[in-house]
Amino acid sequence: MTRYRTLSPPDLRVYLGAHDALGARLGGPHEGWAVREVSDGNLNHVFIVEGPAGAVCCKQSLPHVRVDPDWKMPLTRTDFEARYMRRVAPHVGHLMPALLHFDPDLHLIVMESLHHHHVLRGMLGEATALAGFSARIGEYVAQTAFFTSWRGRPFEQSMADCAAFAGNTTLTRITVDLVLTDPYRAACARNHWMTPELDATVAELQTDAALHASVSHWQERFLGAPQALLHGDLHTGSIMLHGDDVRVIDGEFALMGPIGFDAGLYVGNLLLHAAARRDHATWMADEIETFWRSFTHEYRALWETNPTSGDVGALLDAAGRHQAQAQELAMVMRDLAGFAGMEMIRRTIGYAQVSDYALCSDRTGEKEARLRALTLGRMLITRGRRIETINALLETIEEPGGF
Ligand code: SR1
Ligand code: MG
Repeated sequence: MTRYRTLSPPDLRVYLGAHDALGARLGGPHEGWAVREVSDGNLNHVFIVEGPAGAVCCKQSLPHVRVDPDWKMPLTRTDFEARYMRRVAPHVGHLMPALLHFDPDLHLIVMESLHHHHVLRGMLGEATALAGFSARIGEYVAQTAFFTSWRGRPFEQSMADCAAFAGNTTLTRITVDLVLTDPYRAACARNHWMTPELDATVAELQTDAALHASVSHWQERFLGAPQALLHGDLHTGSIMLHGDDVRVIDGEFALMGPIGFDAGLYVGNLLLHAAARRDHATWMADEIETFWRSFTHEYRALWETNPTSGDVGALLDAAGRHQAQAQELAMVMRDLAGFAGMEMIRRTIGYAQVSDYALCSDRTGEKEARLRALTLGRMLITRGRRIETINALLETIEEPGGF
């Protein structure tokens, strides 16, 4: 019989108090610990528990989507998040909170508390994020991608992850539907948008056969290119900052996929912010460039220092490696561009939209912001296969009809 129950704050105190190492982190008797709900994402319960000696963060799956109790869902998502954290932790250092404990029956993760950190999306709106944070995200994507790729480790380990994360079908289905398909379907009740202002533009997105051919290319890339273990939901709500300390959280959507998917979601969310806050557009373009330069620098450096770690590329000499690196980074950029476009469209008319639009000063401003995102998103989806360099990406963003 399962021990699962949705834990209340008093339950959490008792649970943590019964685990010596966790209790010692908090200090004092469990009755005195403060429990604060900080759930922010769509799916799970999250609590910060604080005692006199320290704090921990507890994340538990619910049997439904947190923001939509009618949407029932299996509990295993935190199992995949814990597995992802264990897999990438050796490679990313402090760019992720430390996993302290996982209970597979309660589907409960206990991790390092980031109660001094704030969610990047909110910090962008308040302009309190220190410029240059994207360098850390570039390192994170490079480190997770390289060390879980076929060139970064023996194929047996990659195949084991293909098998292990292939079980994450519930959340992969959410991505396939919400990110890659629903926004382009006219008869999808989950979509919603500003009417009547966006009606004509949305109708075009949902009836354009040439656009749908490009969308199907990105669908195929997502499902058919298991290059590395991905975070799977790397948006600005999955990143927390405190000064120059940057952490990536919420790896429950983890799966083997194309490296450009994580990169594209991240860049897509920076572009969504720029669409809503025109006065931040130059800052966001700088962050995108910083991200890409950091990612490519780190990815090449890891490849150069670990040239024979995996089975792919182990025969290459220095010249061969440099050629392969150029080809691979061009491929990542193509995927980045396409998936950034897909993310912009779905966050503007799909089920789960972004709060950045609430930063617009009035309805007209919001309409213009959303139209900017839909226009640029569409350009990136249709042209992504030809965008192979950071300069080509930045030129596309900056051209008329882009930003
Ligand atoms: C029902 S889940 C909706 C969205 O929230 C998550 O953060 C993912 O982005 C997902 O697409
Ligand atoms: Mg999340």
